[in-house]
Amino acid sequence: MWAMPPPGLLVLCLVLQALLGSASQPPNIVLIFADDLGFGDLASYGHPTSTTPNLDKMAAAGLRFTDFYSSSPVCSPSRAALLTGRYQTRSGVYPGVFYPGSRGGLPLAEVTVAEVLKGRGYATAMVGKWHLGLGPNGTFLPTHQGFDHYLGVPYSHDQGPCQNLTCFPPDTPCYGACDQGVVSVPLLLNQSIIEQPVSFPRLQPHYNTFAQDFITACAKRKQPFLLYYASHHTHYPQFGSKEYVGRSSRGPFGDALLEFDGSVGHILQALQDAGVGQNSLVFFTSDNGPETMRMSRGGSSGLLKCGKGTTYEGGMREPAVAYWPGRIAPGVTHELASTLDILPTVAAVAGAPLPNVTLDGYDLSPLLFGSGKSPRQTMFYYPPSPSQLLGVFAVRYGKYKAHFFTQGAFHSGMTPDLTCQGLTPLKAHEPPLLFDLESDPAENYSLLTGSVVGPELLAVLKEVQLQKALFDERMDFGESQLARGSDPSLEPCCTPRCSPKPSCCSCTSPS
Ligand code: CSN
Ligand code: MG
Repeated sequence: MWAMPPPGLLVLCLVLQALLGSASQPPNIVLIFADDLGFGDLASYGHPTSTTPNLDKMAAAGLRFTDFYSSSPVCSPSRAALLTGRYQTRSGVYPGVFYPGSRGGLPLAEVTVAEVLKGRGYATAMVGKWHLGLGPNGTFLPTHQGFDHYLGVPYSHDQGPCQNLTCFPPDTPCYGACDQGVVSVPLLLNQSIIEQPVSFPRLQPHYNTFAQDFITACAKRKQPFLLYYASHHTHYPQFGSKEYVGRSSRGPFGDALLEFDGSVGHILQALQDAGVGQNSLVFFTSDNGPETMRMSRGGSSGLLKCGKGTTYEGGMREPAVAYWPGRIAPGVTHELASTLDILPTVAAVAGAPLPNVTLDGYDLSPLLFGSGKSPRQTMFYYPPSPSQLLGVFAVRYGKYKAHFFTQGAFHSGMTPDLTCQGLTPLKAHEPPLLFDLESDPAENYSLLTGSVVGPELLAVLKEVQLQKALFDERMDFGESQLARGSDPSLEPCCTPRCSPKPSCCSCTSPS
């Protein structure tokens, strides 16, 4: 009888364990999230004058999605869904978006993708725009939601008096109006304000260094990692550091986009340099459609209808790329997919158990690795202010999309299409507007306007009505976090209890 295995067997076991261990080392995950970047903004998605060489390289070498959706046409809800795999209605991140003094935030009971991966031994870091609340004493910051490290601005950079900040060239006010009567925009490291107001022209290089240092440190100690890079680019107001301003042929928007693309290149290079490029899944997409009210300083949804704030395609359909050299074959997919699917997909790829909650996402790994199709057959479109009374505004079912309600949005103004603009009121459609997005991606020609409707379309109509009814019935609305309102005393201030707030909240960085 063996009390211990013989030495030869022990060595064999150790060798096998080492081999299997290295083979089953879960991949690093990098999530890159652009802000207010539209379906038509990248060169690889058809924009004639954008310069996006790094994103285009990812698109060419990775799996590029043509039918990828965010969960909301505005920011905070879209981010909540990305991080939890659940619709914003469940987590309570509605209506609209968080403000600097918001009492609420993404509830701590929600399980984020960072928490899922931490359970599997990942190091986790976030850089950039959080926009899921601060709350009293920074209760809702990323460091309380599964991220070991955080560097960034905790909300939109127009949610402060941004024209007092200088953009490039030095001493030039940033273009346009931002929120007045609130604290100037802070830069946080974990939970501490390290700069207020943040210097826009120095922000992106700071982010790049932080991301690179995190990647290098994790690779060095052979720990798998999650990096969530939520860019402020290309949200209004556009800004850029010295080497990017004036460098694009698309004006300030193009410059900001070029700087964002530069960061993507920086991250890809850092993965290469750290020797983990072959064991890293990089996923890129955007939070919501373009803010066309900013005219040429906002983005473009290309041939899609309307943009930010609307449930037309331009509001929620986004460019998206899954990139993993050697594991994901280059290609283009027309399969349906969503930011809601990121958490289940990443959990599968990392071998992490799913949280024991109702998820709205699907595991896309068969699609990514070429062994199957997307499990997603439907997409449901909520407006910025969802209600239980109306339920979802639109349903995508296969190639069809039915609008039960439509409404314009101020964010989507200033284009010749008046249906997009903010003054276009809420309208119920019975029967719904029905579009074939394969033959009519621009949602121009409703199929039900003719006098005769054939049996095939009647069947589609019945199915989308059923899908809406089932989805609405099964949706549990969480308590609204935005309805908790704001308290100016909660606005982040680098000199606590100073007076008069907000103007006293100003501390320049030593660096
Ligand atoms: S968002 O943009 O945060 O990218 O959605 O900066 O909907 O009231 C949206 N809003 C400020 C914004 C306000 C933003 C709103
Ligand atoms: Mg946004």
